Amino acid sequence: MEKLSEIVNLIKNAKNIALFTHIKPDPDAIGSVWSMYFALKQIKKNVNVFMEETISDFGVLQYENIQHEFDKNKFDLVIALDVANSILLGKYEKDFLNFSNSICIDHHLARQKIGNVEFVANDAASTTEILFDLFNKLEINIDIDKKIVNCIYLGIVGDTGRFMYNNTTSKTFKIAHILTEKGADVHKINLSLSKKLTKNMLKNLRILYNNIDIKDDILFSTIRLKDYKKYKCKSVSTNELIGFLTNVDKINIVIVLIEKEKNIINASLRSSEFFDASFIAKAFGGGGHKLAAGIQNLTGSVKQVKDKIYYFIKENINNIKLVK
Ligand SMILES: [Mn+2]
Repeated sequence: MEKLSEIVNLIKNAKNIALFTHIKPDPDAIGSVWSMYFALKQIKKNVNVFMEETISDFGVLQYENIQHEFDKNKFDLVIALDVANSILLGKYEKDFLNFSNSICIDHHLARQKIGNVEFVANDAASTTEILFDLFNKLEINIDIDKKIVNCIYLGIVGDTGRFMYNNTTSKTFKIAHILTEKGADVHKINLSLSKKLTKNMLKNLRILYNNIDIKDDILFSTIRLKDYKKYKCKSVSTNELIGFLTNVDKINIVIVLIEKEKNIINASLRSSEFFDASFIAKAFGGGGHKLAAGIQNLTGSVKQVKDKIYYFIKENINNIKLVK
């Protein structure tokens, strides 16, 4: 890996290093930026992490020393980790792009070149998987810093959906094996990735489960305005809830209808692999992807909207079903 040695040299020659990751940081973003932070500290670099927002530290570390204002005169190298597109740098986009000595380390397939020197490994399950190799080359001793071990592990389990997605390779397991031997807090990190339901979300889910209406292979559910009053809860984003209704045996399309105002309905759609939810959404002025789509501001009562969508699906099933 020629390029990785180039990155090793750039890091070795730098003294003051700024680290960036993408906005709405996921476990791999958090894991990348903080494993790199502690690794660079170990080889006596002055290092600062720049983040607009910190959503969660996923139970592996207490944030230390997050910077918010970037001063280009204080650094001689900037590194972006797990960033596929410059927009994802948020408010630091221009700071990063205008800095000439820059590195980007990433594993996304569809991406834009943003660093002067880039190391992109599409076959890496996570950015932290790449960092595992980089730290080796930098002769970082991860045995003496469990925070590094945990952060690398966090990125791997985050981006592989706990080793379930098809980006999981034998190398992923090999690295996970080594990290586990070195004392990674496997159980704690797995727990931290479990979706935490708020009481409000739970109440919304109760409404959705109560209102399930299955027609053939289509599962509908609804939340009406009066339901919020009855169950004493507030609305939440349907995206947070609809996943709890998918994965039902013999159901191919899931549609959640939310009454936004009287006779104004929003719909969220999910489909199984061989059905095109976006075909349905587009017909009603919405949009989205094949497996996940949405429609805003449908007019009519919940029942009217449900019937309209149901009959549309029945009439157009040949276009919606992808495998005939
Ligand atoms: Mn990633």
